[in-house]
Amino acid sequence: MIDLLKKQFRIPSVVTFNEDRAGFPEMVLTHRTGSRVRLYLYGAHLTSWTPPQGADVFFMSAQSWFQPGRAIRGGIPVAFPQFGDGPLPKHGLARINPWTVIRTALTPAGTVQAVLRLTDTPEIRTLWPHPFHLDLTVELSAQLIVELAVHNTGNRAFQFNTALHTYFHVADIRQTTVTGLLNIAYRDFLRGNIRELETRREITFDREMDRVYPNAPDRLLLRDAGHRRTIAITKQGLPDVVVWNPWIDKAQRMEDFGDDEYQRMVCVETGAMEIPVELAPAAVWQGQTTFAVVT
Ligand code: TA6
Repeated sequence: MIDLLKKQFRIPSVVTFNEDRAGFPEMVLTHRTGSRVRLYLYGAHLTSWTPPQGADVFFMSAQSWFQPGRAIRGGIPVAFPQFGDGPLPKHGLARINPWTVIRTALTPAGTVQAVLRLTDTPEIRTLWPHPFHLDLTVELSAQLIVELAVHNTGNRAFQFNTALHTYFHVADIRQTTVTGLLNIAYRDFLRGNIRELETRREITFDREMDRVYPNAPDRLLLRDAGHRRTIAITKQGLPDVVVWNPWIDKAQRMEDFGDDEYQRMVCVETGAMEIPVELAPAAVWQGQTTFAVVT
């Protein structure tokens, strides 16, 4: 598998492949600024982005599973065609299935691009009976763009929800804030889906938090004071945001998450989580998020 991937898609010192833990094929993208991304073909799961300056922007649990059928804990899990609980496995099928590499390129602008695809295998079709393919495009420069594109390749419309369930690595959750959601109504999953208005210009963390902000502004700032940096999160075509930290009790209940790891992570997720997207035959839906270190 690795040899074929290298033969077809390797670009010396720009796009390389290896077989990581548990035999999961991994792709490594390196930009001329030193910006580097690592992603598994399993789930098209991006696990790491180290920008030209400083520590990894994304969090990976030291206790993550690396087993077929289980989600990797950290990085950017892709939720599709379901977000959260429902008839399918939680957060859907995309993150627990193998994807294929469609294209790698060093663009004329010098960015490093990779496209991975999930298609409707017979196994997937038994759980979700719609012909589709889902493309994930990574565009790496000094910043990182991750795009999802859903293609309806069948002759009937279908509905889906989707999200980039991004785990950010922070030095200390108690010195971390999320800005950009002031006066946005949210639904609180921890308090019976009660709807309230966000009254804080800077959201701080001192307990478990699990909220969806439908139709949120497209630009958010994650201030990681402990790393003395701010990450700009800019979404396009993705209406909603979820902010999640499991805090102590839930962390202790999660097998694939260290008891104290809640202190070094926060999920700021971008996607279409609230209202299902309706996709007509032959139509394509796209949404993307740009991650940039701004200070
Ligand atoms: O996006 C927040 C959330 O839905 C939380 O409720 C929490 O369950 C988190 O996702 C992780 O879900 P997972 O299935 O990856 O354990």
